[in-house]
Amino acid sequence: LWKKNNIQKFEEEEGFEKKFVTHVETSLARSMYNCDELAAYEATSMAVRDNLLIDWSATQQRITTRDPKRVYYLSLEFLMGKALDNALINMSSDKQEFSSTGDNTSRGYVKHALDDLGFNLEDVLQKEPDAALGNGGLGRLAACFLDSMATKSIPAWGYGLRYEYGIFAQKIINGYQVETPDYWLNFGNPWEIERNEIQVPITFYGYVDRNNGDTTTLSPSQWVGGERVLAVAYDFPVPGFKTTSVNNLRLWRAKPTTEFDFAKFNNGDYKNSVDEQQKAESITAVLYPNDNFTKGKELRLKQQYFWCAASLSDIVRRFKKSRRPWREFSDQVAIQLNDTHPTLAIVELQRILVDLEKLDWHEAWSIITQTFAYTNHTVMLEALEKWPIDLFGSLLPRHLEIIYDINWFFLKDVQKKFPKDVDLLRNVSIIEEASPERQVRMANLAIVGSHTVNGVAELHSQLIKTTIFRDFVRVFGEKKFTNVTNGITPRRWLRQANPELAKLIGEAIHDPEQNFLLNMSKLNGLTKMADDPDFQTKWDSVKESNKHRLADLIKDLNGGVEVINREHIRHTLFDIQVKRMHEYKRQQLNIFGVIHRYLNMKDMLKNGKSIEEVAKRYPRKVSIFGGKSAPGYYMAKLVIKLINSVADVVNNDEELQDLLKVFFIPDYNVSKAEIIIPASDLSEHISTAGTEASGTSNMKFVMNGGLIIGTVDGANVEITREIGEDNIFLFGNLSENVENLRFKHQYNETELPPSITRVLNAVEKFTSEYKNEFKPLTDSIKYHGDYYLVSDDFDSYIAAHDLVDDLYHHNKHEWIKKSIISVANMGFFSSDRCIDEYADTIWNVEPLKPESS
Ligand code: 26V
Repeated sequence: LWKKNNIQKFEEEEGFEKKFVTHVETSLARSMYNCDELAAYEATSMAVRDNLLIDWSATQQRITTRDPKRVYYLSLEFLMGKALDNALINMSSDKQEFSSTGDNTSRGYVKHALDDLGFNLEDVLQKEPDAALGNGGLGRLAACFLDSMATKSIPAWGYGLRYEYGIFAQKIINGYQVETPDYWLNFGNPWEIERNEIQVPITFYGYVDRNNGDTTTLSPSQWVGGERVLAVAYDFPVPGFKTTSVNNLRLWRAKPTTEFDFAKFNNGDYKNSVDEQQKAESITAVLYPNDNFTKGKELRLKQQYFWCAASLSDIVRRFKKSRRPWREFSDQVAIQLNDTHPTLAIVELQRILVDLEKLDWHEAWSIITQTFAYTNHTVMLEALEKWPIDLFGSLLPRHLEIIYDINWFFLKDVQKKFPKDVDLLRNVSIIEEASPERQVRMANLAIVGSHTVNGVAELHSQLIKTTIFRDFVRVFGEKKFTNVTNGITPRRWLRQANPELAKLIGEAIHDPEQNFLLNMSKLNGLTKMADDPDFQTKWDSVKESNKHRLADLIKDLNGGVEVINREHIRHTLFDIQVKRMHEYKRQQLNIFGVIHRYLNMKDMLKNGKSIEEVAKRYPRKVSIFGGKSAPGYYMAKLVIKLINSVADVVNNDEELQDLLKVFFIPDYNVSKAEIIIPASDLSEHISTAGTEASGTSNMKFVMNGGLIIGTVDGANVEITREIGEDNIFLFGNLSENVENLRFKHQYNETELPPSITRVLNAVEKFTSEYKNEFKPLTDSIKYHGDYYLVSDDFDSYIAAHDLVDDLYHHNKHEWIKKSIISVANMGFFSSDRCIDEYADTIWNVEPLKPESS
């Protein structure tokens, strides 16, 4: 009976409207008369979710029945952004027609239906809070990969934590960053399914029981845990584009067990026995807001173990249902470690196999090393995770023993291959024998326990082989170390963020249904239009309209006061740097460049030149910044303050007549990125060479028709290869020279060029709060070795900007041509290509497509 009575999806306006009204009246217990925008958002989401869940269920049943090899993507961060708009675009419908909005996704008819009901889709979409469960690039990459895995029908699940508080919201008060909590679940969350039936007990602390020394058992050691908490599963459907495949993202939430400390209770300490339990929830309370920096904090280690143990228990349970022998585990399961954060999963699986399933140590270990693969995302030493032995051993005593054993067998092998090479042994050991305390090196453990280690762009993958992991290349050989260059999903970052450009491209390459979003090499078809004046005009009109959209946002964020002169917006160069604030990303170089420009303009006026003459030399420009600093990162916060101080002076300088504007966009996040990125003429990717592993916003900007000013770093290198070196403004020293330059600075063998000295001297003039407020910034360059080589790259940076100015000002056609050619060649950076590479070369998995497609 239940099969015949199967639930129907809506596939057009009327069906959606019915569902919408039903949800307003039953799920929300409201009437259409008092349905406000928030309720409309909730009802729309629930209606769309119903559709997704029907496909989700079919997808999961298909996977269970066919039992193919599955991928598990373990990431402590998933920076998903908003779900509704993306679901509307991705959601497949058998009855796709062009609605009157010209939109052939289900977004088209839902927009129409909402109009009918008296709502505006754009306003309704605004009501959704971002799911901001990530810091930056690493978390957003995980989100793009989920989109591509669903789109490609790869049987894959993401596993992470359901933080109650995502990355903090950033306020700018008096020019300074102030952090406020991001309680994103305030109004509930229609996109999650709470799975109260899936609760995994997780243990911490306790001791190791050695079975009274009984060595006849295979595993004489058993962990007897102390504290116990429960991991509850929350599922988020992940729809693919133009397919009915819907994958799953499972996030764990910590909650108290129903166990009760009767000992305490009997002592009359009822309140304390409950308090202890309540502490459980703090494990998943908050996302750690550091990016590329780690400190050994116990709560962070607890988060990692809680998440790894819950996920592995789930994965193992699913495997056991198939009743296959253990030796087939790695034929059925591939686990990808997103950085070292989930490395405990390796140890936990070894514990399950040896202590609980009673497998032989070596048999278990060979299963492990055929199952796991590890992605490295940074060469920054401050970000390499290490845990003090005492902390680790108290929280996870049995895991520490297992790590010692893994290390013992591993070092024995190394010693056999490289007898008496003590330095090598010391470097590759999983345990660092350093004072004042010994530490567990998570990267070393991840490498030893994985079959493949990959970097995220060619230069980066090359660098890890020659620097931080050099000794492991000797031990394991080159083949274990590989590259998968990052990518981005064109559904969110082109279709959703820039619908006008997607539409124009579709028309231009005779693909009005926008199938190019699934096969981005089709963008090549744009090449032949690059010189066409009519097409160039249309292209530039889309850019202009996106600039207005951003100017609206900026006005809004500026308390309703206009910053950007609208009249000249088409010819105003939008120069944008948005990313986490970090010294290695060099926002300070950018703002010094702005000061340099400002001083030059003022000098021209002082020397009697007219404003028209200044305008001839310098195109109108607005320098836009945005990004969060880690709350404890003093220097990064000082750069934010400097940007705001410069903005204050420059924006209020009437003499300049709007020729230069500076604006810091507060609270940069995924939703703001979707508005900011399509508006850029030029974006800045200017890290010290060799420090930015890949970057992914560089790809987003170019895919949206912006040009890049950048260093020879991360994925800038491959972007140059794909679009051609004539279409990018590269500058600065190369990574192979960085070490030398730093060395010279240490011994004061370099003198600062006059250009930067002039700027550093001017910096203090922007101080408004305290005297010498920015001294730490200027001192780090003048006296403390200029670690990020700002002074070494400054002149070359300014020269590159001069080229930018000249081209934008005097040869806009050539500029637009470069923009079109760049977009035409960005196909490589679709995350679909990344997923193909991971699937073929690392996971060895195949798609499991729905019957219909
Ligand atoms: C490390 C830590 C340390 C402990 C506290 C929290 C935390 C959070 C994140 C990280 C990892 C930082 C590494 C990272 O985000 N790398 C970025 O990865 C992007 C995707 O591969 C890449 O595009 C960026 O260049 C790279 O900086």
